[in-house]
Amino acid sequence: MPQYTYSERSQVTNAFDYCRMRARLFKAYLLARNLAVYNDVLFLRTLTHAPGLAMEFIMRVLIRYFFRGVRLVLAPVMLISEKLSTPNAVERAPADQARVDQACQNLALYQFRTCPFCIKVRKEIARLGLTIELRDVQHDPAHKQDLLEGGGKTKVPCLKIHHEDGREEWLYESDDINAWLHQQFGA
Ligand SMILES: N[C@@H](CCC(=O)N[C@@H](CS)C(=O)NCC(=O)O)C(=O)O
Repeated sequence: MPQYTYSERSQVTNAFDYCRMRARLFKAYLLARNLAVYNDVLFLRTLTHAPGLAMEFIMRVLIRYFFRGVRLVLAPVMLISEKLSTPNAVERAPADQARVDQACQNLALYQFRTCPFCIKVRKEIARLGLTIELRDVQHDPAHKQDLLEGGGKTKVPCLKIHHEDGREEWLYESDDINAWLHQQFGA
């Protein structure tokens, strides 16, 4: 091992520190360069995705307003056609009608105003001369919650039947509801 004087040794140490400092600076430089490249990539990605995102947003708004418009036009047409095509109620002796009215107090129909399946059930209710409470699930959140909790889903129409033994039944499917009503109150 060569023998160095004190001054030579301190020069070597200084040179070593100098190299270490250069290495650190170089590392910092690399880190900064990588960050810059990453930022550039992010920026480019935003630029290339922007037209797609804007298009998607515009399509969403257009579709939403298109269906809203269709609903606005269709709703009155459906309601007028329901009014025009609702059959006359069957006639019953007053005592029979009173018995039917009493039984109907245990029923409630969860429904939408413009749902075609609900319209089908409402027409059958009218034909059978029944007074059943209609609960609008679309515009009344409390009814929607009741339906979800009681029946398990927010599908309409659903007939809630309060049986005499205290049991509650939630009957879905327009055909099944009409068949049940017909069986109970049909002539
Ligand atoms: N097969 C059913 C169809 C009922 C149906 O599709 N109802 C729609 C409204 S027109 C509905 O409740 N959609 C909401 C849902 O399914 O959660 C019936 O005849 O009652």
